[in-house]
Amino acid sequence: MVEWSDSERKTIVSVWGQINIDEIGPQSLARMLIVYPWTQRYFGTFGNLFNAAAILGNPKVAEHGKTVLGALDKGVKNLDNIKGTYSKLSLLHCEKLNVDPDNFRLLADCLTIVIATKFGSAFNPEVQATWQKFLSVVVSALSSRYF
Ligand code: HEG
Repeated sequence: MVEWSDSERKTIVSVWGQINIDEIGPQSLARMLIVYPWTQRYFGTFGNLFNAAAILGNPKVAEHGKTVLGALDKGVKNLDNIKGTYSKLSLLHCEKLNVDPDNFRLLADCLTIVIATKFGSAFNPEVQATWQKFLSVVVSALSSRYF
């Protein structure tokens, strides 16, 4: 069971409140697909992922980026039951989508980098530590039904 201090809760809610899903979602997913090209294998129906420009301009990538980031809202609102919140989604990624769970961390790291770039100095080490703790718990929850 993860413990959250009041200050961690405040930080997570504050970071989340400053994230524009429609902007950060597409950028994070595109970044994962560009930086870790093997992750493209799951998106065979998304059309042209030929190079960075194609990925950044691909409307299906943008749409799915919004979906993925939108799913984090549930985690922010259920900090005391993140595992339960993502239980079904974990099963879906495992059994139906066959996504290697190592990829969850890669996407989480891309999201952190996109946020850091956007927030600049406001994303200080303490904020980063708390934000990454939150994402680690989400990643662990998404991996929980694989075993
Ligand atoms: Mg996943 C579908 C969330 C990482 C590949 N992902 C979905 C859906 C959600 C979601 C909400 C829609 C589920 C539905 O239709 O019911 N994904 C989600 C989160 C994270 C994540 C929150 C990590 C933070 N996904 C992830 C990664 C990959 C991946 C790392 C592959 C590298 N997701 C994937 C695919 C689909 C979804 C292939 C189906 C896409 C489609 O065909 O529309």
